[in-house]
Amino acid sequence: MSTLPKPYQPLVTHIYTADPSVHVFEDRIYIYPSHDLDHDGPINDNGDQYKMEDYHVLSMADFKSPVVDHGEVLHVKDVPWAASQMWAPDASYKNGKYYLFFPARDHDGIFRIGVAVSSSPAGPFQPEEQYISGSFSIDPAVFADDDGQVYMAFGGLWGGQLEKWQTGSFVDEAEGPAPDAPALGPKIAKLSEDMLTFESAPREVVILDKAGNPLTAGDEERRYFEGPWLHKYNGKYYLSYSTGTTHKLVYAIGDSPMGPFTFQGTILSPVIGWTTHHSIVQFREKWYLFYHDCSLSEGVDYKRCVKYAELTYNPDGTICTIDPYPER
Ligand code: FUB
Repeated sequence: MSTLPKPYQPLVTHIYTADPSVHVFEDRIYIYPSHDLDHDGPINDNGDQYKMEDYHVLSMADFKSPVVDHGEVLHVKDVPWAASQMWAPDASYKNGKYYLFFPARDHDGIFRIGVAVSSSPAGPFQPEEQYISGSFSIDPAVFADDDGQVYMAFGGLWGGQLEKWQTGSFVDEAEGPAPDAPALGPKIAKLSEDMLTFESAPREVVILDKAGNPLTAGDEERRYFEGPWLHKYNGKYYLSYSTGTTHKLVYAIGDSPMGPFTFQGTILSPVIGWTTHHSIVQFREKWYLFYHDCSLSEGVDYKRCVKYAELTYNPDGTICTIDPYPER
């Protein structure tokens, strides 16, 4: 099954795809999305509707070549520690191997992050027996810095359970901070040389406003919700993420992948559907945003489709806001 990519259009239409993490491996574009399923189960703020149970890998030689679906590369039934809800994954490369990082609920219903390994960027991936020790919540985003150090940012509110880990342990009834208290940020940890464990304990990423104050939990236009992504442009680190309840993709800039970051503005205006999730990748001379919306299912929130658009920077390094529907 293959289709030609077009900006602002679904990348594939034969399956529902979401949460695209995109990397260039061996000069080819690889897309690691979630695989949304049709079902008639419950829909709620806990995210039960996002019922995914496997991953496909998509790839394309460039933006003029067909999108290839490499098929199922990992299924939840093959992951000993995981029970359900394989949400947004990411991938990375080190020392001749490819690593697929993915969140899922364990057999106690707690989200953890696992890793699976392959000799090919297109999989299939062989999962580790256990989740990454010390991992929790959702949306792993793996960033390899120029010095070879690899970092994982992760975390998501609500169904992603980030609020439940404020004490360092899982507290099922825990709620988020008060509206005027500092917002919860994503977590970040260094990955070990073998990519299978955390080298350092996850720590909170702080996102500041331009006056140097932490964004507050009530600042829903700007505070972190889920879906972190790290990239580097002109020597600066960019942390981008979804604002969840206000449905935007926004970004902040810092001098270290561990933060702190200073909030800058909006990358993508709200799309059709509740969730918004993305990645940013350079391919040859240009930069691209990959994201999803629910246009393929005419607005069914848990049946999403991956799209892309070119991303441009202003001379001062700020990102030009993208309208997801430029022909509207
Ligand atoms: O796809 C399931 C969840 O929805 C992801 O983990 C979140 O980022 C949101 O896109």
